[in-house]
Amino acid sequence: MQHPKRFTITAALPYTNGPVHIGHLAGVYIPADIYARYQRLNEKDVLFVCGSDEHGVPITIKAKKEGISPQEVVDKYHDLIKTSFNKFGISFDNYSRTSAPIHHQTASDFFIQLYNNNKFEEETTQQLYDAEANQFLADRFVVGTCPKCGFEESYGDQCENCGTSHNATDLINPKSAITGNTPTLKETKHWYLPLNEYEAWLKEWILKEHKNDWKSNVLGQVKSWTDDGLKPRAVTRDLDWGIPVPVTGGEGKVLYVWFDAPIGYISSTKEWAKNNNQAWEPYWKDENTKMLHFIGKDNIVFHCIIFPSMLKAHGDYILPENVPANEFLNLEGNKISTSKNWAVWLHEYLDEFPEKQDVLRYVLTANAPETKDNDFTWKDFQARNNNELVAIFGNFINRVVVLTNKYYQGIVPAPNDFTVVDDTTLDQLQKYPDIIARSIEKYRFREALSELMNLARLGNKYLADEEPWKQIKTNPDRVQTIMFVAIQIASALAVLCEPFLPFTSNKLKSILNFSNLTNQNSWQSVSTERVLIPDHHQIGKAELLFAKIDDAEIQKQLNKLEATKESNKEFIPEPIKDTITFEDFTKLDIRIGTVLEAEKIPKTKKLLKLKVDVGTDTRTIVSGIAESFKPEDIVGQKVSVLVNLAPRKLRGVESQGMILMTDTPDGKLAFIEPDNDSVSNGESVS
Ligand code: B3M
Ligand code: ZN
Repeated sequence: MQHPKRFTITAALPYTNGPVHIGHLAGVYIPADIYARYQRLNEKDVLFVCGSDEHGVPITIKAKKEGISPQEVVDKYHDLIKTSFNKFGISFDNYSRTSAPIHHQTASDFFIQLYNNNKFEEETTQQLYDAEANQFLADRFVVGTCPKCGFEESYGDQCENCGTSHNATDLINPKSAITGNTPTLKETKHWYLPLNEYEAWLKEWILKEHKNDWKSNVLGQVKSWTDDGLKPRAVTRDLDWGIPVPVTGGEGKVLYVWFDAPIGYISSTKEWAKNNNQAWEPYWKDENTKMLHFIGKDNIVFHCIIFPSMLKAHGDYILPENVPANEFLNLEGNKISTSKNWAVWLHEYLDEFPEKQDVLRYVLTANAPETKDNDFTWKDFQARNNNELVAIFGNFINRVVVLTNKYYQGIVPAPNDFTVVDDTTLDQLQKYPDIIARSIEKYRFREALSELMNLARLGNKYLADEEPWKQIKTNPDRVQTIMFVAIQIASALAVLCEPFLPFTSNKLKSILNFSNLTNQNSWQSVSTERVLIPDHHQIGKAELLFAKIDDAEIQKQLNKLEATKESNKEFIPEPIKDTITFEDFTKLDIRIGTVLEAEKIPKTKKLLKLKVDVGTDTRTIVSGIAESFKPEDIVGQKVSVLVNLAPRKLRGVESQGMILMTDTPDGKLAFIEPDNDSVSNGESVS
């Protein structure tokens, strides 16, 4: 297929059990978005679909943990995730969800078609069962040692360490993730997709036909699975959250989440078609459509082995043209982890760096984990913003716009004779659409972005060499030509940066007044038209495209991560102090008291002055707890007080005793209080 007109672009459906983070963006959604935007600029018919993956065990586990229903979990995160993507300019044509009726229908129909055509094997086998939880243990409900790599925390369906996908009964030493119990075996019936029957075909199709155009990480994984030999895989589960198995005997069972989720791409397409009065079939059934699945490396087996086998078994659908999977992004040297809160969450970034979506898009593309795992660091984020976006791209645009306004009131000057330098610069400029396109079409987005920056560098070099600011007095005719050429470069940047930096592209187009141009500049026009912005066109005033990010902002982010690290640290208790006698102990007089008044001691960070009723009397105590409590919140608080400590003066206030406190994992303090409110003030603690 040489020049397809139509593209179906899918991005992995995120599990709706938590917000999305920079790893998601870098691995899947930014590359998919760059590709989709680029093909649209090429006037291709592009459908870019995604949606929330709302079934599966991770969601049930999250619901159990939070004491809410799975539906409540997915409702909460679906909105959050959808909004984050939207704010980052991920240009989905449709963002659906797998709990939508249209998806349930589509997935059920798909299952029935395979069932009716005898594509499944129906088998009753012994499966792992947790009698205490009254629950079969599939997928993430069971943890054990991976039979392939020995990783001790592999899930029932997939090992996150080596990526292997297996059956839960393959795990060594399985343990229930619900109760920790060793599971027993119980008989149950399921439907299996005999992947072994597709093995030869998969090998031929992927490892032979696509050996030159699929990424080597993808080919490598496919080869390793097919070398091991594919086995039938159950596509149903004994769970209550999911799409009910739509055939007799399937009562109380649901479809395996990895059976229904990829069908979500089809239902999202159908939903789009319905809402836009279009036909969905061409995007899934026309041989001239190029279908691409953008995913992370942990999803390769599902998109290269299982889903294609499902599509093949169904018979009506086209197969993906490519599955450009990325590796993982780490954060400051450690694996991103939702459970450990080791992540940069997109909704938090948007709060803390409003209007800086393109900065993150830029950094995550420049450092994308395309061929190996990569590391995101805040220092690199700052450096790329300050030294690349501000100093190269922003600086060039700013000079062009400022000088055009200064010399010509913003009216593009008519050029005079072109010198050799002008001509070569314009020649070079016209090559960029193809140079960048070649990299994008090979899914090398880092390379593509660095070529875009080379175009900005070309502009900077041109201005630095031609020095219009030096010639404006002596040679104004020459400066007209220089500025004319520079404006063409700025205009090319506005067009070509769109897939990568859509917000910047819009802003720049509005500064350059693109809407008043008669020729609508497209990707192709940058290589075919020598003049993108004609003379006499009025441009707008200068506005900064990018602003410097200072050390304090970066330090704030690093501190936040440091605090996360602290709170994740395993608590190691202090060694026990030297033995004391019982008499020593009885010397301590500790009583229960109640805080009656509390106020901050001026010019101190930590000290509160408290009035405490200790039963025998009410006394003043100075306590270093102001960083953990507000004075107004602790009036009425029951406390333990060492009442016979020698009084001492703190900041001019005499403290008559000491409140006993302990530390919490997040670095705050907590009171030691009786767990029964009726304990009277003055009761001894012994
Ligand atoms: N929800 C896995 C994930 O978030 C999964 C992708 C489904 S794509 C059909 O890693
Ligand atoms: Zn493994």
